[in-house]
Amino acid sequence: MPDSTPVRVARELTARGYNADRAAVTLLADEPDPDAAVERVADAAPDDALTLSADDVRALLDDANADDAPAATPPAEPPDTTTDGGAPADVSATADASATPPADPTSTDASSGATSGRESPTEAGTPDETRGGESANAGGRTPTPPAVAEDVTGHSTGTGEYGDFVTVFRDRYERLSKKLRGRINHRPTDALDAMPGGSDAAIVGMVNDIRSTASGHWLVELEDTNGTFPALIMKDRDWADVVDELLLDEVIAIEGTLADDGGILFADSVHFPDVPRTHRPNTADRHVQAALVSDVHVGSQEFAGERWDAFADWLHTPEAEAVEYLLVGGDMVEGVGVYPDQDEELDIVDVYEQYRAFSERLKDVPGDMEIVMIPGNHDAVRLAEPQPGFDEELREIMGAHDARIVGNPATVTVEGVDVLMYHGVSLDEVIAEDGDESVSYDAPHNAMARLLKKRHVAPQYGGRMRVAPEEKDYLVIDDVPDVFHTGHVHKLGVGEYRNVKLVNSGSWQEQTAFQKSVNIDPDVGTAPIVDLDTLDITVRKF
Ligand code: D5M
Ligand code: FE
Ligand code: ZN
Repeated sequence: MPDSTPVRVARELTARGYNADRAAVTLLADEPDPDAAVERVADAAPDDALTLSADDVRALLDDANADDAPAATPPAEPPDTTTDGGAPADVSATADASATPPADPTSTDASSGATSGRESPTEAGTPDETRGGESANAGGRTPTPPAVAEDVTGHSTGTGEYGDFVTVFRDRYERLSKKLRGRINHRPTDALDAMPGGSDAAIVGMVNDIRSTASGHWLVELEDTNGTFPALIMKDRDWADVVDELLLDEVIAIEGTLADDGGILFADSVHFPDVPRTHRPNTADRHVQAALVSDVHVGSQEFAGERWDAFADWLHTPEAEAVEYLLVGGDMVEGVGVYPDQDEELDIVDVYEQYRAFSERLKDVPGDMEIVMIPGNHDAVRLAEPQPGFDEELREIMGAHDARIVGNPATVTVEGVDVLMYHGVSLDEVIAEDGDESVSYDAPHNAMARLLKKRHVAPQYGGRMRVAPEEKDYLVIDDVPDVFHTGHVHKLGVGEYRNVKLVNSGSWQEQTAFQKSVNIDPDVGTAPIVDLDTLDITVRKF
């Protein structure tokens, strides 16, 4: 069989309706005949067991061995793992899990600003006192179900009426201007008209227009709830390049002096809602890690199945025992009809079949890990953002691992650490529009930093970005996250902005014909691993 043993064991067990934690899988993989051992354990396991621990496996193997005779009874009906009804078997067993050599993914230090985490070679050789021996808690992933906030799933009220657009933009303005009003003594646009020329003044507004004048200065028109007002940014100001990073519809403040005849504000400074410099991130109070991935694209001819196998395999090794969470940032499947001529590159043409195939891949992930998933632009939910989590039918198809399925964007709290998950379609827009060349596909974290500065995951409406009208603007970054996780551009990016860790997680799809035509060289098979207790990041490559 082409698969390596732990993955094969996990697959065989899930095919029979059982999840098993890492130590249990390791135990079975180490049996002289793993397939026969899986068979014996599956036959002997109680019907209502959902997750098998190492202790369960040991007991079941002992029973079966004592029994000696080959299993004469037909295999038990597998329990229904798609519902969360049954009580899972004990997963906190201690186990001897040190025997399987770890897979050998290379580990690269996180680039650009993020501190690098542990070194893989030393980890790989970690002696028995931390794991393996009977006293170590080797089988014991004990993730806590993550809490979710700022998720549109189940709360979508938009009817698509014009009024809904007015409401969503008003909400955006209210919430973002509040973040600026404390710092800036602003006036409503209609009050500026009545002020004498030469007065100091400030406006908080949404960027309505950006134009260059005949003499090369910049005219930026801001809009608030009372009207619009123009501000002039002189090209010779040493901060004038701030205009390069402005996007339409974002909320900013401009301070300056009113012209003698009023009517225009000569800008002295521009302010963004931004992240406070004093932001201190939360951390976990124990050593536990999360793997951040995205853009799996199952169903594409380019889906990197072997790399995914290697990743899943690694998750079953002792080296990955602290990895208790898997966050998936969208584009689970390739979808259908997403881009012109996409069907020519499909391996699986039916979208439901694609999700079934994805679900099979999820089953390779250790059963004792918590999984959180958001949709992306290739997934079978509405394209306009915020995207709600999947419908019941798709949830059921993907139900095997009991993954937490939430909307895009959403904030999930894992072990006290707030992770803002956003698929990342707006990154294309930011990279295209931002005049600073450090904001590029080769450094997607710099584009992410811009979004944090603007406190909005998709500031510019129109163009590539579709925004769904809702009562509330779910795309505003109200609370500062500790980790910001995106995907979409298929490039790895790790960085930091004002103490917020930035991770764009690469992809599991090899270069497509389109990407080749536009020279996108994707980072494939990358899994950034975040240490939740230190927020250090190590990138694993498979
Ligand atoms: O997006 C992967 C990346 O490639 C993202 O930066 C968009 C870009 N992309 C891929 N295909 C196309 C087409 N056909 N037109 C425009 N941009 C494209 P993903 O969401 O995975 O397709
Ligand atoms: Fe993608
Ligand atoms: Zn995408």
